[in-house]
Amino acid sequence: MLKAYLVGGSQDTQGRPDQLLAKVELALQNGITMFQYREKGPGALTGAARVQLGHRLRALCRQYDCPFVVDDDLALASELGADGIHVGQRDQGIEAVLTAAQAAGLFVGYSCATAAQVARANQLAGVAYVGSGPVFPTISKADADPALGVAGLAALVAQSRHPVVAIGGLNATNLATVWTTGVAGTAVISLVLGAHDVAKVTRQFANYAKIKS
Ligand code: TZP
Ligand code: MG
Repeated sequence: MLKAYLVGGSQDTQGRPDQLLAKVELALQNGITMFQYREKGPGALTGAARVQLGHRLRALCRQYDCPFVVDDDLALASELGADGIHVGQRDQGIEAVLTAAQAAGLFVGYSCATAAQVARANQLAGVAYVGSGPVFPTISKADADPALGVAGLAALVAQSRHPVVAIGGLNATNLATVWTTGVAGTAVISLVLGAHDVAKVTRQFANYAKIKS
């Protein structure tokens, strides 16, 4: 389920929830293996609108039998009946999240961008996967850390006892190289949500995962 992981929110489709829903449905029809609802950053919805869009995305993922993950919000993940939650280093403390997520039956993804962070994650049995990036510079996250590069990613993969998902600046040109690092999966926002032909680009994205893994 980590192989072709789509992340996104309405801020990634010009603030248009209907466009997000349409693109996510095309992506679901063309091979994504997991979706994360990440309504965050400039232009993101808040309050009831954020919850309502989450319900619609959740229903869509259920329709296509695709695991549904919520970024950084345990209450929202529970309300939407998510399968998993993804947390970063600046979000709620990981121990508290692991405990609460276990009680709620959610798997946990954890962002790690340094050797120290991976070493910490290695001590945590309940982590389902580690998200590492940005691998390359990204346009989709204003507060992103410096890019790891392919060698930096490979070092984290070698160190991690959890499966690693690469994120950040992945595109049709660099996906082949990313798959040489031993990652368990690849995650994108703009490659798919910024595509003119979402179906075609998603098929390419998902095909890399099939060929290279
Ligand atoms: N975390 C690290 S980079 C990133 C996130 C959420 C953004 C990835 O977006 P894109 O458009 O695939 O570079
Ligand atoms: Mg986060």
